Amino acid sequence: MSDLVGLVRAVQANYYRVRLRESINGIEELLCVRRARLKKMGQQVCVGDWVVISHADWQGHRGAIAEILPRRNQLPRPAIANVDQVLLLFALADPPADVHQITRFLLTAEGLNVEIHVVFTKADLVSAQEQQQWRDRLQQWGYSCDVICLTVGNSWQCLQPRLAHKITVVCGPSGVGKSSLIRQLLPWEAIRVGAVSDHWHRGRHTTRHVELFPLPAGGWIADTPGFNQPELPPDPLQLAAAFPEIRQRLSKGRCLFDNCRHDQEPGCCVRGDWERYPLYIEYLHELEAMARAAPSVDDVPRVKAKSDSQGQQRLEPLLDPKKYRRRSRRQQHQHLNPMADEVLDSEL
Ligand SMILES: Nc1nc2c(ncn2[C@@H]2O[C@H](COP(=O)(O)OP(=O)(O)OP(=O)(O)O)[C@@H](O)[C@H]2O)c(=O)[nH]1
Ligand SMILES: [Mg+2]
Ligand SMILES: [Zn+2]
Repeated sequence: MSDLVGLVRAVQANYYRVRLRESINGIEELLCVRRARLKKMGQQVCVGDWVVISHADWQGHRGAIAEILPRRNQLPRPAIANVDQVLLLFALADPPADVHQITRFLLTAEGLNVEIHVVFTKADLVSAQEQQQWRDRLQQWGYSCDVICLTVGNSWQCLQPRLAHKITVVCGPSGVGKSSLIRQLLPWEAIRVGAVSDHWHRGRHTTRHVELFPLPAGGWIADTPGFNQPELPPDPLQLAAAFPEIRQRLSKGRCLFDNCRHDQEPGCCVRGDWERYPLYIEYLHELEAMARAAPSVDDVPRVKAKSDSQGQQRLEPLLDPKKYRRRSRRQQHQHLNPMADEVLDSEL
């Protein structure tokens, strides 16, 4: 008998909503737990994972995830796997579009190595001239881009052909219209949309979970919670590769030094008068400073980079793990009952 395979649509607490690859007796979805064996191996199940299900209970529509099939890629925040393309949404106003913020989202999406498409929303709130300026700007950076309105008219329909037969994840800051777009595409799903009413025009983080929705023309789309300042890629060397402007310059020319950082080095073919170059340099210096402060083997106490509530990265000392670590409830429980996981596994 072939394995029962499905796609994880949503993760809620310790439960996983899994859509079966083929419906069985009219049943399309099972609510699953994760087998304790996976838990022991430290394998996290995330939205977008293809999984093998065991212990199906067809009456109760329940099952257990026994295996995670290999992932093609994984977006760390929000955690989602096997993505084909990222749709990055930004509002032209309320909240206003910001070059730093857009670039940070672009850098995160670049790390996935999948198609990226930028969508500016709330076209109704700015002039046609401003819309065109952003369009031109993104094109110069090397990205395809659409400008839409989600409250009046149907300009958003231009996105439909892009979405068919793909797993698309919609990312962007809070309040830009991610859920509004999904509500337009899938009016029969109960999608919550929030007002951008706080003092700072920042949105209210209405969406709390990542969820994949099936599209009528085939394919899936994921709504995600907005967050305002994604972190930079961890490695300074990855930074240059995440700027299409740099990739394009390196495809045509060559820097004098193979390990050129494209900063002050002589004979650099990347340094120049392009819009995001100062941003690249700022981020490069930031990452290099963080790498210098990062832990080395004989350099204890150590530091870690942490984002504060404004999304700014700052360095904090790491506590001595042995001295300060609290035992989790599971560890305390296991201490009393070392067979706890096996019991859980055999119960399934
Ligand atoms: N004027 C105007 N308002 C819009 C447009 N798109 C969305 N909105 C409004 O913007 C607000 C936020 O929309 P949401 O769809 O909840 O935004 P979101 O990106 O899902 O926000 P989070 O879930 O917090 O990440 C709602 O009041 C929408 O009605 C648009 O094109 N024009
Ligand atoms: Mg939302
Ligand atoms: Zn260079």
